[in-house]
Amino acid sequence: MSEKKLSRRSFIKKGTMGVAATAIAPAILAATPAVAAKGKNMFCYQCEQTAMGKGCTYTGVCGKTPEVAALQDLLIYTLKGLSLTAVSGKKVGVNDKNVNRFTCEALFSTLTNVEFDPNRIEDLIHETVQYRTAMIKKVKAAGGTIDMKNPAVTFKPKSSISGLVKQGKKHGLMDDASKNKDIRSLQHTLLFGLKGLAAYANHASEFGQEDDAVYEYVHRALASLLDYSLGMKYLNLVLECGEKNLKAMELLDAGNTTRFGHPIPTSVPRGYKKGKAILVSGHDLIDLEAVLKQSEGKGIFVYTHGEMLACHGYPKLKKKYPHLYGHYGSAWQYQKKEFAQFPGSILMTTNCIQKPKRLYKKNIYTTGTVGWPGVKHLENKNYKEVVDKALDLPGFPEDVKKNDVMVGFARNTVLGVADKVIAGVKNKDIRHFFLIGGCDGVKKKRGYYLDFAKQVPKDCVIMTLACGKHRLIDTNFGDIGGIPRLLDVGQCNDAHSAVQIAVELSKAFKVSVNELPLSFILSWYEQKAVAILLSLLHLGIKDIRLGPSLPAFITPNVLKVLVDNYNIMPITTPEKDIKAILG
Ligand code: FSO
Ligand code: SF4
Repeated sequence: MSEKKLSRRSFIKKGTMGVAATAIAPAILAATPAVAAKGKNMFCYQCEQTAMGKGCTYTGVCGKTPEVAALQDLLIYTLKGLSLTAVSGKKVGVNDKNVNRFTCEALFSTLTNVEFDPNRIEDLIHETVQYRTAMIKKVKAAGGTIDMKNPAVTFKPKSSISGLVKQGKKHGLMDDASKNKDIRSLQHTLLFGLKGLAAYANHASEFGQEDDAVYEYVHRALASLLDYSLGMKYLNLVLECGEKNLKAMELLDAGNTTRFGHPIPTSVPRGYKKGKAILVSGHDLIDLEAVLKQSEGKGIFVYTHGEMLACHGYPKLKKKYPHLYGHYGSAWQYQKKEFAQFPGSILMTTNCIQKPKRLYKKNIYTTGTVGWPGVKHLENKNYKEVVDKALDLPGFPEDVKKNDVMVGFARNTVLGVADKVIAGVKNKDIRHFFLIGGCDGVKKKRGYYLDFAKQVPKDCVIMTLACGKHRLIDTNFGDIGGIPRLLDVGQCNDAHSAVQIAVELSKAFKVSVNELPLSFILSWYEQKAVAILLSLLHLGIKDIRLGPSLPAFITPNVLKVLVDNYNIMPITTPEKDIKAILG
């Protein structure tokens, strides 16, 4: 890799722990060591749709091939080596912003449904080693010492993909972890939480919103995964992940709101306008802005898909660009059907991408960390090809009207009417708030969340967050004295906004968040959700209901710790859960 490529990427203490690791240690250390289960072709259990609820071993349910799985495992291994040099650098004042940013970008690429292109992961592995070599030189020049006996620091990647795959097979999740299944569970919770944190930090850095404390943590935590002797100390690092993730989400919130204004209640059309069309999916607001700028005045209407729905609430996107028309389709898992019917070009800015069908493979583009082999990847926010392709394609032949959906109830809007909300609670017009937040997915059991929302009594308010909202937005929940009963806070990326609403309401009521008439009903899918869950635990939030199934990487002993300290519980049935919450 050239120096030019290195510079092209130019652009993370200990926190308060909700629970003392020492109080938790005995339950885990009593665990019986277990032999790591090895997969046939690969092993991955980082997301909720993992095969049989245990692990993808033949090929990924998400479409990840054994080849890509091995390359991603090797990338994680090389990143650990890079982070070890960054930890050594910190002791002698060496802090490389490019290394910090690159580490988060590379970690983000290993999230579920992000990077599927072996060639791009190959580049990332070699790039990691280039950064590592440069860091070793810098740290030594500054008088620092690096543990050159650690194989992750001296690891030499093969020059071919097949060679890298062979190397990657030696660094699978179960190979590079403790043989004690509970310590391993903590290691993997840490790794997956780190991936989510890195995604948020990567988004935030695009706005120039960064914090060295977050980067310092990422390196310290990644490097720690090379040292299995840490044992129970991983628990502190897991809980710290929640703290640092909260900071990363705060930075992202600042980036989004500073650049695009605070979201305001906005009615979003779900129909179409006659004319050429571009569809933008994923989570990246800066990419959407670039598409809007580059398609202005060309007779093209721009539509959002999936998690991009929340973008309509931002004044400097919706109001500034009238050709940002409406929202097309639903959550990520329906993209194959929805994209195949879209008569324009499609840009995928982040997760969740699925294997594109031949019907639309020539019309879809990727950017940023997301990639699929054979799909054109666009760099430097240059979306001319997306615009040109939209102009080539037929577009919508006529206007079609469908129901609108309301978005834009983020912290500024909700806290702007806090007096009304507080009065509503005090005079018992509002009995309870339910945050039905998290991801959507294919499992039938996810029907729980709509059933739950429909059974919530009419004197309760529902807040939504992330792509799970798509199950709820077709239902009219009405209002309570002018306050809509369904308030969408935004993307999963906006979880900080929901936390702020809860924290400010707790201050107004002079009670703790746990004493508020507020319950968290969460659905998880991938690793950003893991990071958000750790943030909620860091805040000491209890009684969270989690579904549709519990993470495969959480052992019964680790789960017991979560239950004993946070009373986290699996979802049961809407009837039982609502009764347990409201009495
Ligand atoms: Fe959904 Fe996908 Fe936003 Fe996730 S689109 S599942 S937690 O990547 O990021 O909510
Ligand atoms: Fe399986 Fe999820 Fe891993 Fe994909 S990301 S291979 S579906 S566990």
